[in-house]
Formats: sequence, structure tokens, C-alpha cells
Amino acid sequence: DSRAVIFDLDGVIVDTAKFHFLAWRKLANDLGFDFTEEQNEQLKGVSREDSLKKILNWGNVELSEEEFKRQMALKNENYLGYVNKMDESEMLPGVSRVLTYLEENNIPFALGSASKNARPILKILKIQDKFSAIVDGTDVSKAKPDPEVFLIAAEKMNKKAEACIVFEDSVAGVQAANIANMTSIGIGDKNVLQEADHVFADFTEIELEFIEQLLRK
Ligand code: B16
Ligand code: MG
Repeated sequence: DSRAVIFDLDGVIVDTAKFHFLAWRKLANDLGFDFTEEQNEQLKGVSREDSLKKILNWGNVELSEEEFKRQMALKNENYLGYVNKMDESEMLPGVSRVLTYLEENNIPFALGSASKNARPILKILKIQDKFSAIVDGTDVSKAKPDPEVFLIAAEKMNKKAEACIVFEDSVAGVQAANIANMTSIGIGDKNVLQEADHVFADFTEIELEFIEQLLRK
């Protein structure tokens, strides 16, 4: 069976991870506390709801159900404020080279993101038509590290899980790929993404020969 690729969105294709961080941090600050960049690693790849639960836990804050929902909406509004100002230049360096390589070699690729904002972001980047399948936070019921999002993406491409190669910037996402028996490629810090099969600081560090080799395995 020939292989296929699954890309995470935030922090892999586009530099929106920094916008999530800014928006969550503003929420925490408005509630009277702060959290570190190290704690923020635990939010990457995690759904909006679970992220807010974690943050409130850090700040020892309890909210009513109504206020919880209001804070989620505020965070998203704030986040979209950043997103709506961005253009194609926010695509992370080296990504489009890899997408082009895959297209030219007829290797199918999908999106596997926890974000409910994935589709409009792909549109802003003008790459939405390149994906064989798009699976995002609106399609799944279980959040990463549950492998659901990647398994649905594989299924939509008619590929076995073992045939898929996943690019992820989050610990939860790398774990999800591993649980799904997919090849996990971490994008980011080696110390943070220890569980990945391979780790690169960013896409500019990935040689096309490396991808070619993976695709042959
Ligand atoms: P939204 P990914 C994830 O996207 C982000 O890493 C995470 O920080 C965010 O909370 C989650 O999406 C939900 O995003 O609030 O836009 O629905 O990395 O899986 O592409
Ligand atoms: Mg991510």
C-alpha cells in the first residue's frame, strides 16, 4: 500500500500557535493570573474546551457553566482578531515546498487538526483545495491524544493507519499519531516532542530525500 501524509494545522502549516497563546494568556490575565510558555505546550493540539479547563485549573478559578461558555467565546473572538489580519505569508517556512513535492508525486495528504477554525484558515492561506481530506475540530468527538482525528483522515484517504505519516507540533498530537500506529514526525523542540519517531525544528530542516525515504518504507 502506498503511503499518505497527514498534517496538523496550528504550529505545523501556519504560525497560529502564537495567536492561541496570546489569546489564552489574555483570558488568564483578565481572570487575574498568568501561565508560562512551558505550560502552554500542554495546550497545543488540545481542544478549546479542554484548554480552558486546564487553564482554569492552573489559576485555581472556577466558573459557572454560562461563564465558561462566555470565556470560550471571548477567547475565540480574540484569536480570530489575529487570524483575520493574517495572510499567506503566515504559512511556516518550508511547508509549501513539501506540499508541492507531494502534489508532484501524487502522494495524497490530509489535514488532521483539533481546530474548529481550520477551514477558514486554509482558505486564507489559499491551500484548501490541495488536501484530499480535511478533518478538524468540527468532525471529531474525541480530542488528541485520542487518535480519532487521524484515523478519520486515513479512512477518508482510503489508507491504512500504518501507511500514514503525521506532522505534529504538539505532545498530544504526537501521542495520537503513535497510538494510531502512524509514523510521527515532530515539528519543534526535541526535548518536548521526545515521543515522536523523528523531530525537526521546522520544515526548512527537512530534506526532500528524507520524505522520499519515508514514503518508500
Ligand atoms: P480552536 P491543531 C489546535 O489546532 C491548537 O493546537 C490548539 O491550541 C487549539 O486549542 C485547538 O486547535 C482548538 O482550536 O479553538 O480554533 O477550535 O494544532 O490541532 O491544528
Ligand atoms: Mg498543532
